Amino acid sequence: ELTDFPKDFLWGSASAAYQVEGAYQQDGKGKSVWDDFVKLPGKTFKGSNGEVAVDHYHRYKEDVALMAEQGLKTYRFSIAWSRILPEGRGEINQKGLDFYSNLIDELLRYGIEPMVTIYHWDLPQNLQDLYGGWESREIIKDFTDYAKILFDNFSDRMKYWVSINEQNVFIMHGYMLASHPPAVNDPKRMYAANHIVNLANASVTKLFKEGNYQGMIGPSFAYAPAYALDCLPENVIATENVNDSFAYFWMDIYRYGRYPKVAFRALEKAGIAPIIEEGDMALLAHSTPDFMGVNYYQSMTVAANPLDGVSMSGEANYSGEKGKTKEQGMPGMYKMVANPHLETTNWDWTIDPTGLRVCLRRISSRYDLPIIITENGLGDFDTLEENNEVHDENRIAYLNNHCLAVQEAISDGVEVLGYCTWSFTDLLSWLNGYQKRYGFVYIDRNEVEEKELTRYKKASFYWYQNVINSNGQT
Ligand code: BGP
Repeated sequence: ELTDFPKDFLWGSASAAYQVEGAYQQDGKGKSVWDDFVKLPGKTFKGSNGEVAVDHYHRYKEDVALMAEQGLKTYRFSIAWSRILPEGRGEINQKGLDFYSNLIDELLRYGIEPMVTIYHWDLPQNLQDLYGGWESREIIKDFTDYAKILFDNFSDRMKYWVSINEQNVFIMHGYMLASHPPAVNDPKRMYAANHIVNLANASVTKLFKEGNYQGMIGPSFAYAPAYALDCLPENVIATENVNDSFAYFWMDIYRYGRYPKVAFRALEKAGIAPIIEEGDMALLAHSTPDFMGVNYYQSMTVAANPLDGVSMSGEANYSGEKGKTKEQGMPGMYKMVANPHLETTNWDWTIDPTGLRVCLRRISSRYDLPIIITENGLGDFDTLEENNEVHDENRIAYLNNHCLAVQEAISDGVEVLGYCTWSFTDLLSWLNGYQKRYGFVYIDRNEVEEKELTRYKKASFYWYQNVINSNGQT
């Protein structure tokens, strides 16, 4: 017997500023670190960028009307720091504040709950130039000041705040794999920067709580639960290494303000542990989030990796040609391998709805926090047919099975507050361009020259409309 979804369950959908807004230099917006990064040769699929994106900046009313038609209960979007503070600090850009204020009002007009991500990777370029961005402790104050502007301006109208999106992803890609800005490949710098992000996140969480703003705050964490290949004991140890260093290393900090011992010991042995200053651990221990946000796309399968085995690389399948992914891992620690039991997407991501149930169960048991699924979705090549229909049956099947897994987890006893699909409209995939589509709403990019970017509802749009209408009883 499955338990029903709670009556006020937040059926939602998510996006991020750089991936939808466009208008990248308009109305006083400052540069972000992505603006130049996408211009480096070979970094993104066919040099794709978010300069126009899907022009949500100008079309937000049209997009919100579509959300209302679908019946969304919440829309998760991010605020571009450099729209609010073009230099990342100092002078406020009123037009930037106005844009998000209008977007929030437009959502509320239709009864859609805004869920704001404070940081979704688009760091103001000036802070990178000034002091090296996340590598300097100066950013803790700047990030907190920026968040305070948002809380002071918007928090009387809304309830859900995501502090930082996928810290593990932007840190690993930015400082170890060199595949996100600032394109560094140095584990020691990575763990140092990561520690500073932890402090900045804690500082904002603390400010929110002590400032008595209404609502809830939590991070969005990218969690791909790890399974041991073939139940082989040596693979189980490798899997422990992965769970520690890909998941608990972040979530333990958020919830308990401490690094997992074994993972930290491994960093110390390798001489790459972050320097912890006086006061750091106290701040981390006193900034527990109200919920854990989780972005779930896939599970990983892990095997032992010899000392001369494969290493990590920023290379991956960014083209959508199935089977292009090479094995990666940390010599002596683990490697990620194919799961013989699971299908994959064209980008070689495993399709594993049960993995979502696993991930909800593990978070609930280890952290005892309510959970919001802040992202889940299927990237696919969709085709706009001659009658302007899009039959994205794969996406419907993917989402349907994942919703069922959420309901199973709720029946198990996990407290899940909401579920946001990635994404509402099609949008830019950071490294995979526009051909990897996630939306309920198709965006015709063949017209990009004329900036038409017409919106067409896909079959999944109507499917989710039914899910929401029936509170998950489809
Ligand atoms: C998450 C990000 C999103 C989004 C999504 C899909 O990691 O938070 O911003 O991009 O993944 O990933 P991709 O675009 O790589 O397919």
